[in-house]
Amino acid sequence: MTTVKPDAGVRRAMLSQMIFIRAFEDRLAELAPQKDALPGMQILATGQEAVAVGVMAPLGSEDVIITNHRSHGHLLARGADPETLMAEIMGRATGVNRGKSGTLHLIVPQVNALMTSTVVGAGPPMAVGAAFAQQYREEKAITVVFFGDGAAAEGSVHEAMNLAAIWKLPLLFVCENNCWAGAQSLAEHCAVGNIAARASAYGMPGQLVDGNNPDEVLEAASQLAGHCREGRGPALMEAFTYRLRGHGEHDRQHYVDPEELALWKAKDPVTTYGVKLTEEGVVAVQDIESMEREAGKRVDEAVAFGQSSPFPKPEEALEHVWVESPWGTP
Ligand SMILES: Cc1ncc(C[n+]2csc(CCOP(=O)(O)OP(=O)(O)O)c2C)c(N)n1
Ligand SMILES: [Mg+2]
Repeated sequence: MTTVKPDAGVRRAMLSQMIFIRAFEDRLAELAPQKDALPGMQILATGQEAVAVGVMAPLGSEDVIITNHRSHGHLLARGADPETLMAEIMGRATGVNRGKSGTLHLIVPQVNALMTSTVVGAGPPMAVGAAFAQQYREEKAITVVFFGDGAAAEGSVHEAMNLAAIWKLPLLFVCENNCWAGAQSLAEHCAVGNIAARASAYGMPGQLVDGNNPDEVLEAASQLAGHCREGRGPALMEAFTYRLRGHGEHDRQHYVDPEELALWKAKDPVTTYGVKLTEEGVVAVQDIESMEREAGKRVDEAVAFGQSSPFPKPEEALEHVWVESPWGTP
């Protein structure tokens, strides 16, 4: 694929976002084993930051995103407020969902992040609904749904792709192929290595990109999002990347070949993109250091905000969990 490089400002912004996402999740990794610091399972997207920033870059504020259990990077790249996001991950009442979702069901309406589904393969059918609404209302907006290589083997994902193609919905499917689904390797759960190739079975464009290269992700996302926005139907992007940590923070990756892990650590997208932009004269080493300092400061502020916030009161448990339908109760 020939890559037209985005301009320097966009590339600097992508690097800065990747550094921030990494710092945010590294802090979660530190907090996760500490008693009572974070409720629930922590699922991090360390190593997948380039997919998040590259896909979000060409989107407009009116576009909708639907993400999965590995959502923090997507939401931060989309512009979610780190303080209320961190507070939610900590289960606090000041959190973006008032402490009722925790890390696994985050919804950030301020940035049109409609849903985080932890049910593997459940995001794409919901995205069909969101994209149908956009088409029905004749909006120019599109929906982007993120799912994993494991989810790609779920029947619901195939049904969603089929329906989206039949109805020509403005829906961009983004499969983050991080080579693992829990403790199952790609070869164990996927009959064909190339998930993007399945797009032709639904008559939509499919593109495989290097998910560790934000420039390439951005270029493909912008082309495919353009296709969806022009009313030409859905598209599929497969971003090939790697999950650098365990499935969740409880998982010590005993099943991962250390050589494979080392190979991918050498391709760490945050480090390699920093080196690339330095070599190309887009940023100086000092710029990266200042991005890292700024990221650390913002993460400190987010953690302090979360830790100083109260937990929701038990008597509020049933508040804000139901919206009356405009069509009345059936
Ligand atoms: C329907 C369903 N089956 C199984 C699970 C348990 N589970 C949670 S994440 C996961 C692996 C998903 O792998 P993938 O789609 O590749 O996403 P990744 O975790 O690699 O980001 C599994 C099996 C679940 N949450 N939902
Ligand atoms: Mg996976």
